[in-house]
Amino acid sequence: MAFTLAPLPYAYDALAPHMSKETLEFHHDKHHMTYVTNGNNLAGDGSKYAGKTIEQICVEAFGAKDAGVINNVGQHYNHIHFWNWMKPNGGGKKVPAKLEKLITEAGGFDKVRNDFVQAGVTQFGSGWCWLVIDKDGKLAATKTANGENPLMYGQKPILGCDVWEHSYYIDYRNLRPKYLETWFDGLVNWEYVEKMMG
Ligand code: MN3
Repeated sequence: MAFTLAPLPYAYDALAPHMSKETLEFHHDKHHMTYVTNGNNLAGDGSKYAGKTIEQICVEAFGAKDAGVINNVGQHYNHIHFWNWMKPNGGGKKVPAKLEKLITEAGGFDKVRNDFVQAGVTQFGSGWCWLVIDKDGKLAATKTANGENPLMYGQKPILGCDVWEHSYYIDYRNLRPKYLETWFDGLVNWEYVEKMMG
């Protein structure tokens, strides 16, 4: 099997009240599992993608306009990191030094937070908002639709938030802005963001 579903890096109730046990059970066990199953069917052993890294598959599928692989393997990649971009008692303005430098160059913490939240609020329909290191080496806030991710656009994703309704509807109903603000302020694992900078 090319793709497997790893357990969450914390207990299902560890992110409450910001993200409930019920949300994580559905989101991880059902939604992410579906992407893994579909990914194995579309891009697993015996396919032209066999033996490639998940990052390579994201880029190649996007180049080939292979929508099923873009969305399912893209979503697998996105969710692997999404679970790790959160931790209990996360968030806060205290970020690792290497990241702080990029944030300062991009206009400061409050601007970067606002740009990220606005990217998520304005993503029409399902998708993700991101902080990426762009091709010019600078930090930028972006958004992508459905299962796409910044790798497909030649950018390095260092933080991403799922704005599909399955990520917030149980806990926030239709209040996507409230979900994004709470997520950024209370859940982000800045150490993992630093790790993604490489
Ligand atoms: Mn999701």
